Amino acid sequence: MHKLLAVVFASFLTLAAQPAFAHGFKLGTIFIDHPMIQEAPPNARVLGGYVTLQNNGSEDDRLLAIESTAAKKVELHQSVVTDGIARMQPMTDGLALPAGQIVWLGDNGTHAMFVQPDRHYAPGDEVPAVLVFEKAGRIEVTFKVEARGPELTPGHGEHAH
Ligand SMILES: [Cu+2]
Repeated sequence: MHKLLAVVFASFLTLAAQPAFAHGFKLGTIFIDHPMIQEAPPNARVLGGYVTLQNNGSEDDRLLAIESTAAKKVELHQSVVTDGIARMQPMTDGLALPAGQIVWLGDNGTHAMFVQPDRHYAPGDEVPAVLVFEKAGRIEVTFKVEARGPELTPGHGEHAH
């Protein structure tokens, strides 16, 4: 094989070998794994965002807020089903991150709601955001947009606004 081609091919293999979930950020003792947004219909006024947060520290922390220049605002929500209807309520205290634990924003109907995104985001797009923690501070991350698969994120079905 031509030498240059071999190098290109080798680097392609390296890229291809990276698992899709290799997308993480670190802030102090907090590890932020795989922030993602589920693709929404073209005219959707909201996008649902999810992220795994691992608190490797010895102190409890808390995700207070998410900010994004790509949306009018971002709210932390929890979907609660009452009488068969899912409704969302703001998580006014944020998301607790106990020391030594892994918490998924996505569990129990929790999610980040990106309200009025500035455009349509397709799978593969990246949405910039800032995570704000009570103790660890702020960090810039990107939420990767993924196609809405047949296996919907647990706890996050269609919800009423
Ligand atoms: Cu919501």
